[in-house]
Amino acid sequence: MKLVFSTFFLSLLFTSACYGANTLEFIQPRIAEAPPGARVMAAFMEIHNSGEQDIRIEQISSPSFERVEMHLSSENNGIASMQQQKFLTVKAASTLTLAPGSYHLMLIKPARRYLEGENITLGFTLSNGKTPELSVPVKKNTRSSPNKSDNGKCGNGKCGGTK
Ligand SMILES: [Cu+2]
Repeated sequence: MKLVFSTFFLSLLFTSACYGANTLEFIQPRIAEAPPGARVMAAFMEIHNSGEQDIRIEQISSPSFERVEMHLSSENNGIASMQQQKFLTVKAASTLTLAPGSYHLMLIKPARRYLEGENITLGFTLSNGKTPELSVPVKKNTRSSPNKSDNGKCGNGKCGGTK
């Protein structure tokens, strides 16, 4: 029993040691499986900045795609569209949510079709000089939680919230 307790406190110690680090934490990253022939796929996740300074994501690349863009979906007069962002800012002590109908990563021109169960590497270039790499699973259902703006169409170039 004593051993169990000390292991528990040790893991608490490690968890709190990460707090305040000058880097980002990527939570529940996922890529939406796309139909055959799709020219783009979309990636979603939550990005947490536990530090005291804003961190910008300046560039993203993947060996599995020609290029990766940062997009923001919006809707005007019932027409969904998306705008490319030059960078994404994750503010100090906050979380940026990438989700259908909002910010997302647009993965352009896949080298081949990627299916559920596969993992895709994304490389990030951050304003703090760090270059984290992420292994992101492809999933058929990319909802992290019930979300009415998720119309399930992301990944075939029709990202965005039809309400
Ligand atoms: Cu997009």
